[in-house]
Amino acid sequence: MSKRPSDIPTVEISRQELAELLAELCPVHRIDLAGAVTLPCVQPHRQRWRQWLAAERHADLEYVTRDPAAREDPLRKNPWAQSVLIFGQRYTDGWAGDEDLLLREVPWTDRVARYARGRDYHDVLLKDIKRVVARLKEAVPGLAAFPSTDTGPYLEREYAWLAGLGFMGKNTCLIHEKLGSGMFLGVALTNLRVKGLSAGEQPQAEPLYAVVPRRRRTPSRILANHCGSCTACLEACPTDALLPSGGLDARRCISTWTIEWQGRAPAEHRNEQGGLLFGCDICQSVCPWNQRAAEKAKPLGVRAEYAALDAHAELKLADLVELSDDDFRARFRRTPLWRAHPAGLRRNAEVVLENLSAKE
Ligand code: B12
Ligand code: SF4
Ligand code: SF4
Repeated sequence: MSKRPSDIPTVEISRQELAELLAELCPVHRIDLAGAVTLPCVQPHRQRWRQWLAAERHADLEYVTRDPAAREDPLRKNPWAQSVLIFGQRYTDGWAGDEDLLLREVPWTDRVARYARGRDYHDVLLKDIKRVVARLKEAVPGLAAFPSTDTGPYLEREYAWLAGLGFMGKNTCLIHEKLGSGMFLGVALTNLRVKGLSAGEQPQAEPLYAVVPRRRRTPSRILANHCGSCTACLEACPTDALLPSGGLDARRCISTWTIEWQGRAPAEHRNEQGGLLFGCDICQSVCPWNQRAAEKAKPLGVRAEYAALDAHAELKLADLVELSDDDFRARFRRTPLWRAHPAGLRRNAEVVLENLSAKE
């Protein structure tokens, strides 16, 4: 995030005006959802976040423990801030085929979570948000906005929920009733006071922009848990990482093991990793909201950058075990797989091959 002055004058805009600007700019830059949250905001799930840290459910993801005060309240470090803009960008329109990855011969890219098959969203979405922000600055003199995705000290799903972008599923993902959960989130802290936007205390009925609007929600629908009695994700999670009381234990999540634990071989988890090479989509692929959304959202397509890269097709799973550090760097720079480091990706491929042959 770029360096910012300690005091920035407030700029006012009406909700209507901001919604109109977002409706004009978001489709041009392939943003599917956009909303805003007035600061200060209450963050009703703040307690969950504190408990998550206290119970050490973050595993060794040290980066999420940094700056806890700023994560809970951006005003502590940015007293000038008036609102958070939040953006959602879809990365997939299909969820079929994750059930039996151990039993089927598939291209190795099908063993990679959908978010990671193409270009890195830290580049693609961030650039799109920056373009939207640049055009907003032309239209709104004095606007200051600082975009980030993933890496800033923000509980992004909480802001997305408060801005009306979706609801929190039992799989802990932010789910839009028409678009599902296959979307990245990004934020921009701003000096915009949005007149007519409710205080950031409870979720808004609608986002300011949606590529596909849902039917308008009544107050009771806004706060309702749209999972109902469904527990499909909890049942499908192969490692019991999803907690019956809500939330996720990152120490038990395949996503943590295969993305974040770079060189170390998690010996005790090798079997549980099954046929998954990088990341895990199981708790999203079984979600009925995603099944329904896949039908509805298909005609919209997704950004071409998120489709599996052609260069990946040259490789076989076995090649990944032998991949040199240099080859890894040449092939996977600017893709999400970069995060695994060469040793992590080689280790993941070795585990999948081991698990595949154990099934034969
Ligand atoms: C650390 C992290 C992880 C960790 C921990 C995930 C977790 N659930 O906490 C690991 C490595 C496991 C992970 C995995 C994945 N991640 Co991740 N991750 C993050 C990151 C950087 C921080 C999340 C965090 O602070 N967790 C701490 C918990 C306590 O906070 P939280 O999950 O946001 O939950 C808040 C609310 O949801 C609420 N809450 C939590 N549980 C519950 C339960 C109920 C019932 C209710 C009502 C509320 C509630 O309270 C919390 C505080 O506000 C965010 C980006 C960001 N800066 O927010 C991306 C992010 C959450 N990840 C994302 C993605 C795409 C994934 C994966 C799908 C990747 C993959 N395919 O492998 C998986 C999904 C796994 C899953 N089911 O969550 C997206 C999610 C988009 C979305 N639509 O929800 C984000 C927002 C990144 C982005 N910029 O797009 N991730
Ligand atoms: S991402 Fe996979 S391992 Fe993690 S909670 Fe979801 S189903 Fe379980
Ligand atoms: S699978 Fe069921 S319980 Fe899990 S998030 Fe989807 S609707 Fe909610």
